[in-house]
Amino acid sequence: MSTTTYLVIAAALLVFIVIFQIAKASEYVSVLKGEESARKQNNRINGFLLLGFMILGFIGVYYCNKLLYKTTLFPQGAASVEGEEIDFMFMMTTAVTGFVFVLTQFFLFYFAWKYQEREGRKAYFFPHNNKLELIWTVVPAIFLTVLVVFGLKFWFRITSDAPKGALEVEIVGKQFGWMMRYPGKDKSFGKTYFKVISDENSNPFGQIWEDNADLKLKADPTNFDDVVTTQTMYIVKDRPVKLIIGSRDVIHDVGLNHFRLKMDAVPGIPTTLWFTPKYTTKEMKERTGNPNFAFEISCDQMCGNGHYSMKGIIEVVTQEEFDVWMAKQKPNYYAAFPDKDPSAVKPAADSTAAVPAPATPVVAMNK
Ligand SMILES: [Cu+2]
Repeated sequence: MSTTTYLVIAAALLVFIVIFQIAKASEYVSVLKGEESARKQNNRINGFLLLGFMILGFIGVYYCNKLLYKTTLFPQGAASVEGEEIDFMFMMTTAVTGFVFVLTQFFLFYFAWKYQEREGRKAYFFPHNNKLELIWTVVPAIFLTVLVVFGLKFWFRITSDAPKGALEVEIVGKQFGWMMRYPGKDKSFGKTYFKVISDENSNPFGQIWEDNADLKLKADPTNFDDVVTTQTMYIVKDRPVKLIIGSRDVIHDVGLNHFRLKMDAVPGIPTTLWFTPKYTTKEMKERTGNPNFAFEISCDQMCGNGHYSMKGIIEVVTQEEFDVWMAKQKPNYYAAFPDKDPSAVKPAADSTAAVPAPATPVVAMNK
């Protein structure tokens, strides 16, 4: 322990002893002065102490806010268009509840001081008042309804159909990490089935790319050009992105704190969410003055003992940069069936081809 810690403990102990001694002394005084006058004096002291507690409390709230605000994500602003609405809602809720908090705390402590026992004052018996009951039920109900309506409006927006031209990405959580799937050139995700999931055979999503009589499955050719990545998701600035969210084992949660969004990843039930990134990762590095800035995907559900390692990265890039990146990706199909990879069959002929054409004609089946 450092010297400061010892000093703080010593100071706290000293304050405790002083308070204890004062309490003891006032006890002796009350014996000398008589019970009643002692009680009145105690009331006065307690009344003033309550006022002091209120003032110190308000200063504390203000000081903590000033001290800690810059360590939160608010000064950066929301990194998505939809996130701005969430920020607005949060600020509105804080303003309303903050106003009520200050008002009720003020009256609580002020009245304790103002209406302390005094000569000639009698307590007023106040059993019931319909008008008051009505006011303090209806007014909060109206405010809560407004807040809930705003919340529902924003919720329906981000969970409804994404705008046309949105980039579609499937993201699936597993213990412990994230996998991303892009639909490839045909802009269509191939069908998947959980029983054919196999990490060893490069099929983490369970894409159906072979006929299987036992499972009554028919190969889905839209699968052949789907691109699969892990941990890092590439999306495009100013272009809406629609996430199709799933889970392979337990409930995870795609937490996108810079974008102010999150959505549960539930096994067997795909959830969706769309948003529009406002800044590229590069722009955010400048905005935050942090050269190591990265948009983060965190798992917002305690999903097991490797939960911490579910940190994923989102790279927000321009459309041109995205196209270059996508051109370098190889469909996962070729990882599972290397002999079907055209670039592997004839390496000499065209090894610089950006994206090899799928081996089989592509038919959009699930759209
Ligand atoms: Cu998780």
